[in-house]
Amino acid sequence: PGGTILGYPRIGRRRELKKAVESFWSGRSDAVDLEIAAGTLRRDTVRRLAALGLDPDDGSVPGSFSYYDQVLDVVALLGAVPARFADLIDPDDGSLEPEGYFTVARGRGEDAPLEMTKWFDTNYHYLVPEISESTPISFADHRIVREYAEAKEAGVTTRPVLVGPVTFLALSKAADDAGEGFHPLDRLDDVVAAYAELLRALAAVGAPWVQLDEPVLVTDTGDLDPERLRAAVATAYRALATDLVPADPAQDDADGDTETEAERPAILVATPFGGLQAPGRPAGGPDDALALLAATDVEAIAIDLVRGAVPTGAGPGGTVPGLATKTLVAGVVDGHNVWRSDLAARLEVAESLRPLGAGAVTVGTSTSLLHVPHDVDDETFDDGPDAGRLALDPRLRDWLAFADQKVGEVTVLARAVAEGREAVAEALAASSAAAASRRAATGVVVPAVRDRLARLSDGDFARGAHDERVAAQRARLGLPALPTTTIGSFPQTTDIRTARAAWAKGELDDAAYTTAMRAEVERVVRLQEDLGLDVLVHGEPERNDMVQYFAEQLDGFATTALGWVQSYGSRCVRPPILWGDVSRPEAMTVEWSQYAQSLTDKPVKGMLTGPVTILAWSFVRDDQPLGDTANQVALALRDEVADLEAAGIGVVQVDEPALRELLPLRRADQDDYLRWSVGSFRLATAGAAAATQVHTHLCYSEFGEVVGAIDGLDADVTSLEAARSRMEIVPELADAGYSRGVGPGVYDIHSPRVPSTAEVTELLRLAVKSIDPSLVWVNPDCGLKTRGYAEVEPALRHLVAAAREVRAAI
Ligand code: THG
Ligand code: ZN
Repeated sequence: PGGTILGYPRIGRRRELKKAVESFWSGRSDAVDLEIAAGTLRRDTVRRLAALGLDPDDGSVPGSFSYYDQVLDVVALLGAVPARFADLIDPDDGSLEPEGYFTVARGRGEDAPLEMTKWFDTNYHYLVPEISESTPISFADHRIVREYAEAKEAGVTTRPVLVGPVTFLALSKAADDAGEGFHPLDRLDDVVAAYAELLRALAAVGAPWVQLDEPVLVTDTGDLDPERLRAAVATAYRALATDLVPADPAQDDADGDTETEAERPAILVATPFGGLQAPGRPAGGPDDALALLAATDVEAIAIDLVRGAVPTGAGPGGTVPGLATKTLVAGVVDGHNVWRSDLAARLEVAESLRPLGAGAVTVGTSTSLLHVPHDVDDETFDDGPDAGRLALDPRLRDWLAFADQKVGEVTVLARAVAEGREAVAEALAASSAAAASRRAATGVVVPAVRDRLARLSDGDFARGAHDERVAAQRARLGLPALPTTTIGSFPQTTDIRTARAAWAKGELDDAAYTTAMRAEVERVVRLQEDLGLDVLVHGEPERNDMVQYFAEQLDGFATTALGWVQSYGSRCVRPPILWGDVSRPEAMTVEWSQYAQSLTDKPVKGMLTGPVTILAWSFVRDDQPLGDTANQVALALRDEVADLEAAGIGVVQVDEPALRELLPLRRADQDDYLRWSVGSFRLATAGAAAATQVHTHLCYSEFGEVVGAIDGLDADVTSLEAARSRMEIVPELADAGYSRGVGPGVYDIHSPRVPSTAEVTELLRLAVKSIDPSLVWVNPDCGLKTRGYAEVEPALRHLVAAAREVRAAI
């Protein structure tokens, strides 16, 4: 009743967990040290959440810790590891040892780790479970129960949070040893039986609530038959909610009765990342997942009212049948972005749920707060002349809400729902004033930027005819068949990192920094000439991150000092905050590319990050359509392309690795997304002259759904991740009639392995067999910045040798 959040960052305010885990991996500390550090972090977290206003006694505080990943946690809970890791399971109780848990995540020797992929529409990556008929599945790991007891001991009654059984299996893939036609959901009964055991164990220690996350219910784009998914929900929640005696969540657990009879805690099913009802579909229809959940015996449903619309009911008076006995948690505080809520407006959205006829309505976040940094108060705010590079514009302090501020918002709103808005009038007024100040602030709306956007016409989004471009580029660049190139970045050596860090701290002056970076650029250019590559790059030693580098230079963006967000495992990113209209005060990359070009007669490729990727890896403004923001970024990049051309650069690459990432979770929304995302790329690049060759790069495979969009980008050359899927994408592109240059990656840079010339030759032969060889480029899968020279040099040598071999044969 007091409001809740669906989860909280677990990496630690100062990345304590990252440090403890990486220290354990390196052997500098042992399992006991790790457990002590993690336990301290967990206790500090639940106590802080209580101090911030969540009720410490009724399960409002989520227990959402993980050592690495919440999907891997369910693998561990069930002991459901692939056969190659079977030896990591403790023979006595079926649980994974701490080392084993991390080994499944990170692999060992020839045993590949679980594959990693994006968690819904966030920038978080989870591990994909591999399930077959013979995967062991039981209630193997009791960590969740231990952590409940640990928090209780620390004075806080938590609500354990875990991925629900249906989402877990829907996101799993069939293991290699699975039979023909097997789907992980075939193991639903086994998984549900294990969850039932877990719920019994939680009831036995007195947990009043448990949260099961079922975000798969807000999507309709998976390859799963929707009928099958609905049946799975009904089966799972009959077994978990109907067949087990529930704890009475309203009962004070001090009187002891609940613990003895209850077979399970009350169940909250959370459905973040979108609406449970597809846009435009009738309420109560077969695809209405809210109606489906309301028909089960779970006690509460949390819905996302930031991404999803207010649902409608098909029962009498617009009610949802079954909801009268349930609590609805109105997810009105955005768990996925960093803006302070306009509380009065969010309160209205929460109250608009009343007609649905729920037994109770309370307030929550739309998603877990895993996706936002900890605390605005950790940042430094200063715009004076001496402000450090990481100080934020002081106006932002009032506009932002990170995780801790969002907990405060939830408690205010929950109080307003329970006691009326008068009880929190002051807080409502303050947040409305902050929202108004943000709307009116200088820089949020910049007339010159708006005017330029308003004047755009179709012609600004289109280059000239492709065959004319091909002729002009051939004449200018004079490249051989099967030209070789790299994706852009070269290994970031310790020297480079040290110089960049010293410069950021002010210990190295601009001139010395530039000299150090130029020396590195020269080294990389000489190396590429020696290797015999055809289109060179400058190697990007000056870039920390391909998005942050541009955000630091564009007006309209802010970058934080401590705004870390977990990306996967122990890895974090600091997403920039895009708060205002975007413009480019000065050229961002030209001096580096121009310097590299001055060193060689070979063409040097200018390197930019595309508008969609800049948005995907930033916190974006929520006050205008994303497509408008994308076009602002695109215009800044368009000017950069023009400056590169003017500096004599004849090849420009605009990377869009995240194009596939932002693809909406509902089919109905995909066309609109593809229209504006492709449009923004074209706006960024269409100013290029016919003789300027435009490249793009896409990663993270699974291109099938975006083949049409790849064509729509109208880039002259597109490089793609393809080595691991053995060129799968090439015939798909050929079938779609793709007629521009394509560089399917022939060197998997995600692995330290150096491919032999023979292996690369074989992949290239596969490529030229399925598409016109005159279109094929030869390049690695992705940038080289995470690799070392010891691997990169021989691998690129083999790549060039293979290109020459296949070139000679065509
Ligand atoms: N940049 C940004 N977002 C991304 C990626 C990126 N999201 C998707 C994908 N790439 C995620 N991959 C990574 C890979 C490595 C790291 C983070 C995300 C990483 N981080 C350092 C760490 O946690 O130690 C910190 C890096 C830093 O100091 O800035 O290694 O490429 N924006
Ligand atoms: Zn890539």
